Amino acid sequence: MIKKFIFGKPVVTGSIINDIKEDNISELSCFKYDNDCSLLYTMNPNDIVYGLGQTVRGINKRGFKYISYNKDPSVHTEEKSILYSSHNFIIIDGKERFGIFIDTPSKVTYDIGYTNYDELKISFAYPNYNLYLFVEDELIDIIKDLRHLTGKSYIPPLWAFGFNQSRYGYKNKEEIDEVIKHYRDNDMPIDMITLDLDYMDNYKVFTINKNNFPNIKQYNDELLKQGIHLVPIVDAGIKAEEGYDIYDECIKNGYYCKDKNNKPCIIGVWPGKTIFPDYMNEEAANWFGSKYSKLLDVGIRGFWNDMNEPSIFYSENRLKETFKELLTYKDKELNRDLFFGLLDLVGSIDQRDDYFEEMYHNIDNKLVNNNVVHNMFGYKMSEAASKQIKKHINSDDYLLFSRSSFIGMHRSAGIWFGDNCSWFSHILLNLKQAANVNMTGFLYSGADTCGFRYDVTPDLALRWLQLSIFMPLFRNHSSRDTRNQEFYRFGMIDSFKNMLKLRYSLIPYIYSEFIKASINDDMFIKPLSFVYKDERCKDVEDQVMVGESIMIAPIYTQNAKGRNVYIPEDMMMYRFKSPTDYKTKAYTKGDYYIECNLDEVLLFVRKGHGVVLANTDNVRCTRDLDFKNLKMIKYDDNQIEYIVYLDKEKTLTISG
Ligand code: MIG
Repeated sequence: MIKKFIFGKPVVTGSIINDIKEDNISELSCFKYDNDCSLLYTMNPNDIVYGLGQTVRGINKRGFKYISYNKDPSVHTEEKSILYSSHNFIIIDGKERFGIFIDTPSKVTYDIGYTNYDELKISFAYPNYNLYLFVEDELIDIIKDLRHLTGKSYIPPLWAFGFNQSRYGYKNKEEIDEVIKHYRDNDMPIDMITLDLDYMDNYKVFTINKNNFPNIKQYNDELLKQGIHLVPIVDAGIKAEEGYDIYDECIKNGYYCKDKNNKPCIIGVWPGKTIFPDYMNEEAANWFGSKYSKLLDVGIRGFWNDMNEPSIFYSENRLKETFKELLTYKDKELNRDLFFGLLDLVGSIDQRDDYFEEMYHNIDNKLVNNNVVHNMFGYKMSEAASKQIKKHINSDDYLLFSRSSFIGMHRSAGIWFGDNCSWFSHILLNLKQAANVNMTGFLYSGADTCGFRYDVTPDLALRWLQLSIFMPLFRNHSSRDTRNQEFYRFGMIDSFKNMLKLRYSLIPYIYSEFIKASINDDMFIKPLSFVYKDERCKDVEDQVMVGESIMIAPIYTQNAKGRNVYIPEDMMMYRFKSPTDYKTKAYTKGDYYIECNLDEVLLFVRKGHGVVLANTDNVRCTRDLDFKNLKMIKYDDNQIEYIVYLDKEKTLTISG
């Protein structure tokens, strides 16, 4: 059952594509209202709160404060209330079971037992929103309700399920060729290479640095022949430089975000002085989206949209102020307060909330402050991009993933989880975020494998890889000042190779389950509690279901030789060293300590379900996979019928 309640005058976000009739607010009996327009709910001791998509901490969100206000936070530590995206969806599961989707693009705060342990308080910067209430017996039906309103999840092309090697720092064709050569020489399959900032001329979007890539079209053709796709970054901002065609056009058409005087709002990002296209304005967003044609025309079909929270280093005003204030420290004796004041003054220039106050959008010919619509920025950028890409290539075979997102964007793009760290704890965070964003429809998602910041270690790289082989978006990405982390860097070549091969072996299963999840408004990665009723599963936050047949239990502790695993029903454990080298053991429901060496991954197959595996002997990329000759692994000898998707429509039933 779905109900809709309207508070104030909500902004139209476009999240909902199948709207329903409004209900009377008096029927929204689960919440009380505070004087300040917040919603209050008294949680029972055993209530679980799910949702909020890509946030830090647990699958159960109780015990912390989360804020929907898209930002670019530097390190994803536990005290962060905000990351890049706003997914205003929660489920309360306990004495009562219901979900809500709050459709508003301005700031929303979820105090989930942070101030008062039993109290859930949802407060609004602007109390104008549509609230959708979902009441169902099954958790998964609440997910389906949300998807019913907000539409089907985006399905990328098959090659996007291959492996993507990336690094902020790959400078030119020669460096990339070298990386590809190592993967090839080591028989490690690969489908994509990401291009980060350095492929551009001076950080200018939709330009190519001619020194580093003299003939991008020829290079792209060459790579495509080998089955490799280039995936360039697209930043949200445009360098403010006269004579740069994209800037000139943006200015001429008035397509920029404005300051309060209707002038271009100049802020500082990568290229220095920058303007943002006004993605909240459909015409402007479509104009920017049409520029992807510059890259599409050289044959590129994959993109990642970055910095679209938007991420702002400084504003002109703040910079001026800072220099002025800096001078007041000159010649003073820096005692404690002054010294820390000085550090703060400079250190707090980056990513300030007040920059958004300086920014305005043209919505229906009215100047609207960014804070009113803030959380839609990346969503509208990516939505328009996808629309224009589809139009230009006359097909929906494109790859697009974005850093910032909002419910609704799941129809046109995937997301990656941004700048994580090379920490074991971030393997676990990766797992939880995957389950959380699947609830809001972001099926094509994943984290930077091996971690973006800081130096990875060989064992961390291998353990992380053993999780990422199950993630639809599977990308190894790192920052430029870190240790190189391509999978051939750490010795143990066979172990890394075997895991990559295992991923490719699993692609027919992953791809098929992904498409089924999209078609059925289901999740691809699920917490155990979304499948099993037993109480014990509610506490399990370090194992997830992958598609209909598999449970995984990754290792996320350094030097661990195994881990505790909760088995929720009869399952066959497959201990894989490679797609062909594995041992099995049957388990019944219960708690077990299960060993797992550094070169092994554990996969648990549910009774009555099958998993298909492809042969990977001569597989260098997804194109080489034979989806028609698959082997099936399962719990017992009972015959299983498994439906494989050969493409987005064509299927094949495999019996085994
Ligand atoms: O300020 O393009 O999350 O993946 O490598 C950092 C450089 C800007 C942030 C992205 C990261 C990317 C980096 N970008």
